[in-house]
Amino acid sequence: MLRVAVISGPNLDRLGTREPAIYGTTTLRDIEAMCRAAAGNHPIVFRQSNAEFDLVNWIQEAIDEGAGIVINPAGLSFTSVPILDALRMFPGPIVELHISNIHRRPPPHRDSLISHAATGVICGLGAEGYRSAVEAILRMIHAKGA
Ligand code: DHK
Repeated sequence: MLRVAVISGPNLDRLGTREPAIYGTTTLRDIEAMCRAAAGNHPIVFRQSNAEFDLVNWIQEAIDEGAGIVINPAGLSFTSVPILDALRMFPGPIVELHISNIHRRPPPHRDSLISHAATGVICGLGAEGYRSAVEAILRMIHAKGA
């Protein structure tokens, strides 16, 4: 079975203490446990980096051996053409995820470039959005028979 890649970008390693009024108090470790539980028997790889370089490489890895991608590019959502270009090469479903509702936020935290490559976008559901994103990606993968 091909893996689902759950990829998180800069500063999400600080979830739990980072601006809790916006991002809540759930830690990335809690989110990983939530994603693994949502995935059940389906293999997932759960990763976070503060470096754009890593995100591009992990997307390329998924192009070679991944069934679906859940990605919260965080601040790179609004700037990263390299991440957009890498995602455009991915043939499977992509769910873009934001903890906050970026559409209600002032610039620069809105108008994601990444949405141009996403199959679907989830935002504003808090950390629970990760669970919804994993469930959605698995439904899409299974619908494709992957
Ligand atoms: C996370 C970030 O780090 C911000 O830069 C984005 C996103 C929003 C989130 O809501 O998960 O603007």
